[in-house]
This record gives sequence, structure tokens and C-alpha cells, in this order.
Amino acid sequence: MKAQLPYPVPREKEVRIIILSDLANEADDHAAVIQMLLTPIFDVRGIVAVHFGEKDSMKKSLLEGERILSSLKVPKDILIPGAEDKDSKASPGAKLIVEEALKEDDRKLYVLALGALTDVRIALELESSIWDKFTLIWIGGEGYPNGGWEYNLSRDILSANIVFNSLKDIWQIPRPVYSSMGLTLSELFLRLRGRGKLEDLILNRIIAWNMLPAGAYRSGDAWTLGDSPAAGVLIYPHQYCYEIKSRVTINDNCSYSPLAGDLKTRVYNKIYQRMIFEDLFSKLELFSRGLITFV
Ligand SMILES: [Ca+2]
Repeated sequence: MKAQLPYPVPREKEVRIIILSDLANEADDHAAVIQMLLTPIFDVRGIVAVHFGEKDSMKKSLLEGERILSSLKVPKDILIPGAEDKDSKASPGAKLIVEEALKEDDRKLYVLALGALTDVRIALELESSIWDKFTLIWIGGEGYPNGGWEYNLSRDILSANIVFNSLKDIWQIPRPVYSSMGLTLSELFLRLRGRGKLEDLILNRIIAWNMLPAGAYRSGDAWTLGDSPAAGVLIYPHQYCYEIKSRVTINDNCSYSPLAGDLKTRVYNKIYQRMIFEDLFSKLELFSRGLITFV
């Protein structure tokens, strides 16, 4: 599924993407997934609803995915169940990753993971030959060199470790970078309120979540769109914003230790927030004006 905007983009720049999102976990996935769906260089092969370590969390993510798709009026069949929990051995989402990775297609495949890596682990276990057939862009893990507790990683440490031990191409956007995607609620309100159904969906969800009890990491007057850089690093190259680091293995407490072998990880150390935010707001407005269609 591709979005067509009122300007053309080069066919040779088109990439295939599979989105893995724990949509029901908090309020930032919605903005990221919608931005991905509205980006004309992305052929979205599927949105996989991902668990976040709580009972029925995958099913809750699936329901949130349905809400987004009904606002967009795109085919519902691009929404696919992921693994039920971290111990699952099979999932439709993992099967989709394997199928796309094995396809003859001149367009690169990126798996954009905005949560736990369970479905990527299952895909690699189902078909180990895909280890060099796609690039994983992962919002997750603490900063380098030491690592430490981080939400997405903590949902399924073992799967993350298996993926880090076997997958060739990983672009990691760790917490110190994705947590820089903050916006105040006043800005979100002014930029989104009353502008369209997608804007309302994103804003209402953030306001509702902001009213829930939270730790000291939230001020009560701001939110972090931490999943959006997974789209941002493909929409704009960010070629001076990362380092190539030796791959790490992940310990039980989410800390990092050196991994033997030659695998490397592209680890982002900064992100152009303004560009990603304005791209989101611009695409939302183009959609609200009826200038984006889907093919
Ligand atoms: Ca997420």
C-alpha cells in the first residue's frame, strides 16, 4: 500500500516497509504509524500489531490499528497480528517478514520496530537465511556503551538478543536519541486540534494518556513522539547522525557486553527533530485537504 501525494517521487527511491508497533502501549505509536502510512516513498507491506508484555496486549494493539485504518479508509488486510507474547513460536507478523525478505524485489526491505522484537526473532528462527535480507530499524535499548533498562528492550530481552546475534543490518535508535522527540501539549494542541480526524485521533490519545498516573519522567505538559524517528531516518538520510559500533550482546538487566564476531550496528546519536515533526504536521494537513490518496 502506497500513499500518493500531490508531487511525484522517484520510483528507484521507493522502499518496502513492515511496521511492528505496540500501538496500545502508549500514545506515540499512532503519530509514527500514521506518518509512515502517509509517506510516498514507503510501500507499506504490513502493520504488525505487537505485544508489550501484558495479557492480551497484542490484541489491544490490533484494536488500535483498526481505529487508525478506519480513519484512513485503507484496506484492513494490511493490519496483521503479531506474537501473543515473548515466548511465542509463530505469528502471522513473523511469517510476513519471512515472505517479504524472500521475495524477488529490487526495492530494499526495512522492518520498522517500535516495540519488542519478538516477531523479528520468530522470523529469523523460521528462516535463518533471511539474516542478510532486510534492515531492522529499532526504537529501543539504552545508550552506549553500557546499556541499561529500557522499555522496549525490557519487553523481550531474549528475542532482542537473538536478533542482535544473527541479523546483519540493524539501525538502532536508542533511548537518549528517541527521548529527544519532545513536544509541549500547547504546541500539539495548536497544531492538531480541529484540523482533521487523524489530528484528533493523535491529539485526543496523547491528552488522555497524559491524564494517567505516570512517573517523574513526565511533566504533565509535554509528550514524547519517540517512535517517529524510525520513519525520520528513512525520510531524511541523517547521514551524519550515527556511528557504526561493534555489535553487543544484551544481558538480563538490559546492559550491553561485547559480542564476539564481526557484526556491526548503526547506532544513531542524534535526530533532526524539527524536520520529523514538520513532516508529520505537513502530511496530516495534506491528507485533511484531500490531497493524499492510497494505491
Ligand atoms: Ca511503541
